Amino acid sequence: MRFCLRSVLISALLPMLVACGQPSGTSEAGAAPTEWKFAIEEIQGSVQDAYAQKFKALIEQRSGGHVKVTVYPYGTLGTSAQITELAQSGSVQFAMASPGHLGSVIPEVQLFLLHFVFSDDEEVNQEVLAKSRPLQALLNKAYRAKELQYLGAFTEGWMVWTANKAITTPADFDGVKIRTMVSPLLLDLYELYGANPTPMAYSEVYSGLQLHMIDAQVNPVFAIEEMGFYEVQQDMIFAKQLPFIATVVANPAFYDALSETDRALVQSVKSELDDYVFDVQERLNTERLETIRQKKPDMVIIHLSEAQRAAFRKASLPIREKYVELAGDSGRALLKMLLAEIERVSAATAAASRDT
Ligand code: 6CS
Repeated sequence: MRFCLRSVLISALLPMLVACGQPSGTSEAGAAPTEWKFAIEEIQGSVQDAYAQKFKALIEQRSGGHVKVTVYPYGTLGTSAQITELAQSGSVQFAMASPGHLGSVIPEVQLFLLHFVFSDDEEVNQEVLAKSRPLQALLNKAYRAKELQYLGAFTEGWMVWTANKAITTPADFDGVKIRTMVSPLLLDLYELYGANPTPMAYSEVYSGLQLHMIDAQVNPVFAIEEMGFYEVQQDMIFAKQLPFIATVVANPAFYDALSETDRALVQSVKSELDDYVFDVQERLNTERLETIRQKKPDMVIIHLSEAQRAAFRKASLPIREKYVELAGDSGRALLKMLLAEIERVSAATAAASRDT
C-alpha cells in the first residue's frame, strides 16, 4: 500500500491540537509568537502544500515574527471531513476544504462539482473564483451557517479520469466502479453516466485500485502522480469536464477576533496567492504528466474530441436540477450567478484578446 492514512493518523496529535485551544490575533511585543495552524488535504509537494507553505512564509514575514504558521499535511490530522471539523471547532485556524468532501456539510458548495459548467479556459475559471465578489458573499453565507469562514477558492487543474479501459462515451462508464469523493451530488452525477460511484477517503484510493475494489478514479494529474494512482491504472482520460476546486476556510470565531491589521494581512496574502497557486498548479500538472509518461511509457493518454465531450455534457445536464434540489434557493442563485460570471469573464477575455 503506497499511502495509508490510517497507519499514519497519529491519534496523539489530535488531543494535542484540541488542548491548545484557540489563539487570538498577533501576540504582544516581546511575547512568544501566536501560532496559526493550517491543515491541508494533500501531502507534501502538492498544490495545497505549495499554497500553505507560501501562506506561512508571507504571513510570518509580514507579521514581523508575531505569527508562526504550522502546516499540517494530509496524513497528520485525518480525513478531509475530520480536517473540516477541526476548523469548525477552532482546533486549527485555517484549512483546505474541497467541495468534493464538504457537500454533505454545505450542500451549496457542490456547485463546484457540476460537470461542463466551467469554461474550457482555466484562466477564466480562476478569474471568476478569485475575483467574483457576489459569488464569494453568497458562498460565505452558506459557510458561516456551518461554522466556517470562506476565504477563497482556486483551481488545482482539470479532473482527469483514470481507468483500466478507454472511456470515450458515457456508455463506457456502464457498471464501472469509480471512486468519488464523498459529497452526495457525485453519486447522482456518475449514475447519470451509468457508472457505479463508490465514495472513499483519498488515503484509501491506491489500495482500492490495487485490490480491485474500485476500477477507476478521478483527480488532477499532479495528484495522480504523487499518490501513485497511475501505477495501478492503464488509461488517463482528459475530458475537461471540471477543474478540481479547493476552498480555503478559517475558523469564524478566530477570524472575527483578529485585529483589523491581521485580517487585512490574511486578505492581502490570500489575494497574492490566487495568482501564485494558479502558476504552481499549471507547472506541477505539466511536469507530472511528463513524469508519468516517462515512468509508464505504455500509459494510454486520451484527450476527448469536442463531439465526445458534447455527449458527456448532454448526459450530465440533469445534474443541474439535482443540485438545485439538494442546495435549495441559495443553490439556484449560486448556479445562476456562476453561469453569468463565467459568461461575463469569457466575453471580457475574448474582447481583450481581439484588442491586442
Ligand atoms: O480525491 C480527493 O479526495 C482529494 N484530491 C485532491 C487533489 N485533493 C484533496 C482531495 O481530498
